Amino acid sequence: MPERRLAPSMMCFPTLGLDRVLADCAAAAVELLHIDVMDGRFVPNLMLGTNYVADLRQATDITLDLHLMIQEPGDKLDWFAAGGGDWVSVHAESTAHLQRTVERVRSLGGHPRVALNPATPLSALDWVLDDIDGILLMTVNPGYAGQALIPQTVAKIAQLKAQLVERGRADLDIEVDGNVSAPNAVAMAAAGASTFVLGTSAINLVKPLADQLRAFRAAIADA
Ligand code: S6P
Ligand code: MG
Repeated sequence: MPERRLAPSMMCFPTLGLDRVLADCAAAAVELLHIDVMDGRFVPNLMLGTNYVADLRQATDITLDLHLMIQEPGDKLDWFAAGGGDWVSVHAESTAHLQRTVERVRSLGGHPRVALNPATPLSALDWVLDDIDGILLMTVNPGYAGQALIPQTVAKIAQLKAQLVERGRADLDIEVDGNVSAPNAVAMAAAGASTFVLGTSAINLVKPLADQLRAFRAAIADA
């Protein structure tokens, strides 16, 4: 069975009532909680900050998947106490010092990952591949939930997978983020994605969350 990890996007849930969301995520054995940190500069939106991350750490044992959409994230890792087993994605476009930043995540005990915007070439990964545990491919432009898939990003997933295989790094996780509906996720999984960020396209706030998460897992299990 190929590995398939679910990472519900926490910015898509109302902050009131989070205990119930966390209980449902645990009941459905989700592997990660995806946390979108936005600074209003790297992306034109402000989202989830330091207090939110600190509170979530207290409230759950599920691994945090920090998606840092902020300028020069290397200077701000301490603000989030990033480390201790967290997955930490930094955008290649957000820093002049990508290798230093991923190395710093590693030194803090986190799992460093590089995120790429849809238009950023895969070659941005070439000289950091040995320093990271995974890649987050944006399948929409970062900043907002509820956007439509940029269709060519599915071919980009396949191209990344082929390059990883060629370089003997098929072990690296490919995470996809943006309009990851179940039908899109089937195509993304077939292209090589193994971690799926679930936002408004995958989760409806009215139906029972744990049931939806289990159904999503079943839908992509054999893709
Ligand atoms: C977007 C952010 C994402 C969203 C997610 C929402 O900048 O990185 O993690 O929260 O894409 O999912 P959806 O299904 O609404 O696109
Ligand atoms: Mg995200």
